Amino acid sequence: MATLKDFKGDQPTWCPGCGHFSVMASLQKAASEIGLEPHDMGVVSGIGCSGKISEYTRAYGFHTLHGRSLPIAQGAALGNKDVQIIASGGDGDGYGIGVGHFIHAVRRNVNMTYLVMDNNIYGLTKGQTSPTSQQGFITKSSPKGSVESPVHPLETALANGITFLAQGFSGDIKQLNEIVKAALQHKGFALVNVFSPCVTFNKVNTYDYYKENLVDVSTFTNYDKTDRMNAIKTIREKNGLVTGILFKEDKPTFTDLTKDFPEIAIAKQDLNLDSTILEKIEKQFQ
Ligand SMILES: Cc1ncc(C[n+]2csc(CCOP(=O)(O)OP(=O)(O)O)c2C)c(N)n1
Ligand code: SF4
Repeated sequence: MATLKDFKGDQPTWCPGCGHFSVMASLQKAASEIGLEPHDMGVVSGIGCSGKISEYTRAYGFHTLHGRSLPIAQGAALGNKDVQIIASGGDGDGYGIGVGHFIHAVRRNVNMTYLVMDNNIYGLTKGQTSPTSQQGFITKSSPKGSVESPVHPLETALANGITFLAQGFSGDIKQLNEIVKAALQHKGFALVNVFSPCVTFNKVNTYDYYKENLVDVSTFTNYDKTDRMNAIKTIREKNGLVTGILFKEDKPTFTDLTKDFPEIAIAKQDLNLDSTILEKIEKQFQ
Protein backbone atom coordinates (compact mmCIF):
# COMPACT_ATOMS: atom_id res chain seq x y z
CA MET A 1 0.00 0.00 0.00
CA ALA A 2 1.31 3.46 -0.93
CA THR A 3 2.35 5.86 1.82
CA LEU A 4 2.57 9.65 1.81
CA LYS A 5 6.21 9.33 0.71
CA ASP A 6 5.22 7.49 -2.46
CA PHE A 7 3.22 10.54 -3.61
CA LYS A 8 6.14 12.96 -3.32
CA GLY A 9 7.37 14.21 -6.69
CA ASP A 10 9.92 16.91 -7.60
CA GLN A 11 11.47 18.97 -4.82
CA PRO A 12 9.22 22.05 -4.26
CA THR A 13 10.72 25.47 -4.88
CA TRP A 14 7.95 27.37 -3.06
CA CYS A 15 9.08 30.05 -0.58
CA PRO A 16 9.63 28.68 2.94
CA GLY A 17 6.34 28.99 4.84
CA CYS A 18 4.13 29.17 1.72
CA GLY A 19 0.66 27.81 2.46
CA HIS A 20 0.75 25.63 -0.65
CA PHE A 21 3.03 23.11 1.16
CA SER A 22 0.20 22.17 3.51
CA VAL A 23 -2.35 21.87 0.72
CA MET A 24 -0.12 19.50 -1.19
CA ALA A 25 0.75 17.48 1.92
CA SER A 26 -2.96 17.14 2.75
CA LEU A 27 -3.70 15.85 -0.73
CA GLN A 28 -0.85 13.35 -0.69
CA LYS A 29 -1.71 12.17 2.83
CA ALA A 30 -5.42 11.89 2.02
CA ALA A 31 -4.64 9.90 -1.14
CA SER A 32 -2.50 7.42 0.77
CA GLU A 33 -5.06 7.14 3.57
CA ILE A 34 -7.91 6.23 1.24
CA GLY A 35 -5.76 3.53 -0.33
CA LEU A 36 -4.80 5.13 -3.64
CA GLU A 37 -1.58 4.31 -5.43
CA PRO A 38 0.19 7.02 -7.47
CA HIS A 39 -1.07 5.40 -10.70
CA ASP A 40 -4.67 5.73 -9.42
CA MET A 41 -4.47 9.52 -9.29
CA GLY A 42 -4.20 12.34 -11.84
CA VAL A 43 -3.37 15.93 -10.86
CA VAL A 44 -4.23 18.62 -13.40
CA SER A 45 -3.07 22.13 -12.57
CA GLY A 46 -3.19 25.64 -13.95
CA ILE A 47 -0.49 28.31 -13.92
CA GLY A 48 0.70 29.97 -10.73
CA CYS A 49 2.90 28.98 -7.80
CA SER A 50 -0.04 26.71 -6.92
CA GLY A 51 0.08 25.11 -10.38
CA LYS A 52 3.40 23.48 -9.48
CA ILE A 53 1.50 20.88 -7.45
CA SER A 54 1.23 18.58 -10.47
CA GLU A 55 5.03 18.46 -10.70
CA TYR A 56 5.60 18.08 -6.99
CA THR A 57 3.14 15.17 -6.69
CA ARG A 58 3.98 11.71 -7.95
CA ALA A 59 0.88 10.73 -9.92
CA TYR A 60 -0.32 11.26 -13.49
CA GLY A 61 0.14 14.97 -14.06
CA PHE A 62 -0.88 17.67 -16.51
CA HIS A 63 0.36 21.23 -16.01
CA THR A 64 -2.04 23.09 -18.26
CA LEU A 65 -2.57 26.72 -19.32
CA HIS A 66 -3.60 29.53 -16.99
CA GLY A 67 -7.24 29.04 -15.97
CA ARG A 68 -7.66 25.86 -17.98
CA SER A 69 -7.21 23.06 -15.48
CA LEU A 70 -10.95 22.37 -15.18
CA PRO A 71 -11.75 21.55 -18.84
CA ILE A 72 -8.73 19.24 -19.03
CA ALA A 73 -9.53 17.64 -15.68
CA GLN A 74 -13.18 17.05 -16.56
CA GLY A 75 -12.12 15.36 -19.81
CA ALA A 76 -9.57 13.27 -17.94
CA ALA A 77 -12.16 12.28 -15.32
CA LEU A 78 -14.76 11.31 -17.91
CA GLY A 79 -12.28 9.35 -20.01
CA ASN A 80 -10.54 7.58 -17.11
CA LYS A 81 -13.17 6.53 -14.64
CA ASP A 82 -10.72 4.43 -12.63
CA VAL A 83 -8.37 7.35 -12.02
CA GLN A 84 -9.07 9.82 -9.22
CA ILE A 85 -8.81 13.24 -10.86
CA ILE A 86 -7.87 16.37 -8.94
CA ALA A 87 -7.78 19.81 -10.55
CA SER A 88 -5.79 22.39 -8.68
CA GLY A 89 -4.65 25.98 -8.91
CA GLY A 90 -4.79 29.43 -7.38
CA ASP A 91 -7.53 31.98 -6.82
CA GLY A 92 -6.28 33.95 -9.83
CA ASP A 93 -6.26 30.85 -11.98
CA GLY A 94 -9.67 29.55 -10.92
CA TYR A 95 -11.72 32.60 -10.02
CA GLY A 96 -10.16 35.09 -12.47
CA ILE A 97 -9.20 33.84 -15.91
CA GLY A 98 -10.80 30.42 -15.30
CA VAL A 99 -14.06 31.55 -13.68
CA GLY A 100 -16.22 30.65 -16.70
CA HIS A 101 -14.98 27.07 -16.56
CA PHE A 102 -15.53 27.05 -12.80
CA ILE A 103 -19.25 27.79 -12.99
CA HIS A 104 -19.88 25.21 -15.71
CA ALA A 105 -17.83 22.55 -13.94
CA VAL A 106 -19.92 23.12 -10.82
CA ARG A 107 -23.23 22.59 -12.62
CA ARG A 108 -21.88 19.64 -14.66
CA ASN A 109 -21.09 17.59 -11.54
CA VAL A 110 -18.34 15.43 -13.03
CA ASN A 111 -16.86 13.09 -10.43
CA MET A 112 -13.62 14.92 -9.46
CA THR A 113 -12.11 17.24 -6.87
CA TYR A 114 -11.14 20.87 -7.34
CA LEU A 115 -8.56 22.11 -4.86
CA VAL A 116 -8.08 25.89 -4.88
CA MET A 117 -5.12 27.45 -3.07
CA ASP A 118 -6.55 30.84 -2.23
CA ASN A 119 -3.91 33.37 -1.12
CA ASN A 120 -5.85 36.49 -2.21
CA ILE A 121 -3.01 37.53 -4.52
CA TYR A 122 -1.12 36.56 -7.68
CA GLY A 123 1.99 34.91 -6.23
CA LEU A 124 3.90 33.71 -9.27
CA THR A 125 3.79 37.08 -11.03
CA LYS A 126 5.07 38.75 -7.85
CA GLY A 127 2.09 40.17 -6.04
CA GLN A 128 -0.80 41.68 -7.96
CA THR A 129 -4.42 42.01 -6.80
CA SER A 130 -6.48 38.86 -7.38
CA PRO A 131 -10.25 38.27 -7.64
CA THR A 132 -10.40 37.33 -3.94
CA SER A 133 -8.38 40.34 -2.73
CA GLN A 134 -10.26 42.51 -0.28
CA GLN A 135 -11.48 45.94 -1.35
CA GLY A 136 -8.79 48.49 -0.56
CA PHE A 137 -5.99 45.88 -0.79
CA ILE A 138 -2.78 47.62 -1.88
CA THR A 139 -0.48 45.93 -4.38
CA LYS A 140 1.68 46.95 -7.34
CA SER A 141 -1.38 46.67 -9.57
CA SER A 142 -3.66 48.56 -7.17
CA PRO A 143 -1.43 51.20 -5.52
CA LYS A 144 -4.45 53.13 -4.27
CA GLY A 145 -6.18 49.97 -3.04
CA SER A 146 -8.34 47.51 -4.94
CA VAL A 147 -11.48 49.27 -6.16
CA GLU A 148 -13.54 46.15 -6.87
CA SER A 149 -15.18 44.05 -4.20
CA PRO A 150 -13.99 40.42 -4.12
CA VAL A 151 -15.71 37.50 -5.83
CA HIS A 152 -17.62 35.05 -3.65
CA PRO A 153 -16.61 31.60 -4.92
CA LEU A 154 -18.39 29.61 -2.22
CA GLU A 155 -21.75 31.31 -2.72
CA THR A 156 -21.27 31.11 -6.50
CA ALA A 157 -20.66 27.37 -6.22
CA LEU A 158 -23.72 26.89 -4.01
CA ALA A 159 -25.92 28.99 -6.27
CA ASN A 160 -24.89 26.87 -9.24
CA GLY A 161 -25.61 23.50 -7.67
CA ILE A 162 -22.32 22.33 -6.13
CA THR A 163 -22.71 18.89 -4.52
CA PHE A 164 -19.73 19.10 -2.14
CA LEU A 165 -18.27 22.30 -0.72
CA ALA A 166 -15.60 22.71 1.91
CA GLN A 167 -13.14 25.33 3.03
CA GLY A 168 -9.85 24.76 4.82
CA PHE A 169 -6.79 26.63 6.02
CA SER A 170 -3.13 25.77 5.49
CA GLY A 171 -2.54 26.54 9.17
CA ASP A 172 -4.79 23.63 10.21
CA ILE A 173 -3.41 20.57 8.44
CA LYS A 174 -5.40 18.09 10.55
CA GLN A 175 -8.73 19.59 9.52
CA LEU A 176 -7.55 20.10 5.93
CA ASN A 177 -6.54 16.48 5.62
CA GLU A 178 -10.01 15.30 6.77
CA ILE A 179 -11.72 17.71 4.38
CA VAL A 180 -9.62 16.61 1.40
CA LYS A 181 -10.24 12.96 2.24
CA ALA A 182 -14.00 13.57 2.29
CA ALA A 183 -13.78 15.48 -1.00
CA LEU A 184 -11.88 12.65 -2.70
CA GLN A 185 -14.52 10.19 -1.51
CA HIS A 186 -17.45 12.32 -2.68
CA LYS A 187 -19.28 11.15 -5.82
CA GLY A 188 -19.54 14.30 -7.91
CA PHE A 189 -17.77 17.64 -8.23
CA ALA A 190 -16.14 18.58 -4.91
CA LEU A 191 -14.71 22.06 -4.33
CA VAL A 192 -12.22 22.61 -1.53
CA ASN A 193 -11.19 26.25 -1.18
CA VAL A 194 -8.12 26.56 1.01
CA PHE A 195 -6.85 29.79 2.57
CA SER A 196 -3.19 29.28 1.73
CA PRO A 197 -1.15 32.35 2.74
CA CYS A 198 1.44 33.83 0.40
CA VAL A 199 4.08 34.76 2.96
CA THR A 200 6.13 36.75 0.46
CA PHE A 201 3.64 39.13 -1.13
CA ASN A 202 0.52 39.22 1.03
CA LYS A 203 1.08 40.91 4.38
CA VAL A 204 -2.65 41.23 5.12
CA ASN A 205 -4.14 37.72 4.78
CA THR A 206 -1.50 36.08 6.93
CA TYR A 207 -1.56 32.93 9.08
CA ASP A 208 -2.28 35.14 12.11
CA TYR A 209 -5.13 36.91 10.29
CA TYR A 210 -6.81 33.59 9.51
CA LYS A 211 -6.14 32.15 12.97
CA GLU A 212 -7.89 35.15 14.49
CA ASN A 213 -10.84 35.27 12.12
CA LEU A 214 -11.77 31.76 10.97
CA VAL A 215 -14.55 29.74 12.59
CA ASP A 216 -15.08 26.02 12.11
CA VAL A 217 -18.71 25.13 11.31
CA SER A 218 -18.38 21.92 13.28
CA THR A 219 -18.33 24.08 16.43
CA PHE A 220 -21.81 25.45 15.61
CA THR A 221 -24.77 23.82 17.31
CA ASN A 222 -26.78 21.77 14.81
CA TYR A 223 -25.03 22.96 11.64
CA ASP A 224 -26.84 21.03 8.89
CA LYS A 225 -24.47 20.49 5.97
CA THR A 226 -27.29 19.21 3.75
CA ASP A 227 -29.08 22.57 3.89
CA ARG A 228 -27.95 24.65 0.90
CA MET A 229 -29.75 27.86 1.90
CA ASN A 230 -28.33 27.66 5.40
CA ALA A 231 -24.82 27.18 3.97
CA ILE A 232 -25.24 30.35 1.87
CA LYS A 233 -26.62 32.25 4.86
CA THR A 234 -23.79 31.10 7.16
CA ILE A 235 -21.08 32.01 4.64
CA ARG A 236 -22.66 35.44 4.16
CA GLU A 237 -23.00 36.09 7.87
CA LYS A 238 -19.39 35.11 8.55
CA ASN A 239 -18.08 37.05 5.55
CA GLY A 240 -16.71 33.82 4.02
CA LEU A 241 -14.44 33.17 7.01
CA VAL A 242 -15.72 29.68 7.81
CA THR A 243 -14.00 26.31 7.58
CA GLY A 244 -15.12 22.70 7.46
CA ILE A 245 -17.51 20.79 5.25
CA LEU A 246 -20.10 23.41 4.43
CA PHE A 247 -22.40 21.49 2.13
CA LYS A 248 -22.87 17.97 0.81
CA GLU A 249 -25.55 16.44 -1.36
CA ASP A 250 -25.88 13.07 -3.12
CA LYS A 251 -26.95 13.68 -6.68
CA PRO A 252 -26.38 11.78 -9.96
CA THR A 253 -23.07 12.69 -11.58
CA PHE A 254 -22.55 13.62 -15.24
CA THR A 255 -21.51 10.01 -15.86
CA ASP A 256 -24.65 8.63 -14.17
CA LEU A 257 -26.85 10.86 -16.31
CA THR A 258 -25.14 9.93 -19.58
CA LYS A 259 -24.63 6.22 -19.04
CA ASP A 260 -27.29 5.26 -21.60
CA PHE A 261 -26.04 7.66 -24.24
CA PRO A 262 -24.45 6.07 -27.31
CA GLU A 263 -20.71 6.34 -26.86
CA ILE A 264 -18.93 8.84 -29.04
CA ALA A 265 -17.10 6.93 -31.77
CA ILE A 266 -13.71 8.47 -30.97
CA ALA A 267 -13.85 7.38 -27.35
CA LYS A 268 -14.21 3.73 -28.42
CA GLN A 269 -11.22 3.72 -30.70
CA ASP A 270 -8.00 2.02 -29.86
CA LEU A 271 -5.59 4.93 -29.49
CA ASN A 272 -2.89 3.24 -31.49
CA LEU A 273 -2.62 6.39 -33.53
CA ASP A 274 -1.18 5.63 -36.94
CA SER A 275 -1.81 7.97 -39.86
CA THR A 276 -4.89 6.06 -41.12
CA ILE A 277 -6.66 6.54 -37.77
CA LEU A 278 -5.68 10.18 -37.61
CA GLU A 279 -7.04 10.76 -41.12
CA LYS A 280 -10.30 9.03 -40.13
CA ILE A 281 -10.65 11.25 -37.06
CA GLU A 282 -9.86 14.33 -39.13
CA LYS A 283 -12.62 13.41 -41.60
CA GLN A 284 -15.17 13.10 -38.75
CA PHE A 285 -14.53 16.73 -37.83
CA GLN A 286 -14.52 18.16 -41.35
C1 LIG B 1 -3.06 33.60 -20.36
C2 LIG B 1 -2.16 34.05 -19.25
N1 LIG B 1 -2.37 35.23 -18.67
C3 LIG B 1 -1.58 35.64 -17.66
C4 LIG B 1 -0.54 34.86 -17.25
C5 LIG B 1 0.36 35.36 -16.15
N2 LIG B 1 0.13 34.69 -14.89
C6 LIG B 1 0.81 33.59 -14.55
S1 LIG B 1 0.36 33.00 -13.04
C7 LIG B 1 -0.75 34.27 -12.83
C8 LIG B 1 -1.58 34.39 -11.58
C9 LIG B 1 -1.14 33.52 -10.47
O1 LIG B 1 -1.95 33.70 -9.34
P1 LIG B 1 -2.79 32.55 -8.72
O2 LIG B 1 -3.56 31.80 -9.74
O3 LIG B 1 -3.61 33.12 -7.62
O4 LIG B 1 -1.71 31.53 -8.16
P2 LIG B 1 -0.50 31.71 -7.10
O5 LIG B 1 0.72 32.03 -7.91
O6 LIG B 1 -0.88 32.82 -6.18
O7 LIG B 1 -0.42 30.39 -6.43
C10 LIG B 1 -0.79 35.11 -13.94
C11 LIG B 1 -1.65 36.30 -14.06
C12 LIG B 1 -0.34 33.61 -17.89
N3 LIG B 1 0.63 32.77 -17.53
N4 LIG B 1 -1.16 33.24 -18.88
S1 SF4 C 1 5.38 33.79 -3.97
FE1 SF4 C 1 3.79 33.40 -2.45
S2 SF4 C 1 2.47 31.82 -3.38
FE2 SF4 C 1 4.43 31.83 -4.49
S3 SF4 C 1 5.71 30.29 -3.48
FE3 SF4 C 1 6.19 32.27 -2.53
S4 SF4 C 1 4.83 32.38 -0.74
FE4 SF4 C 1 4.00 30.80 -2.10
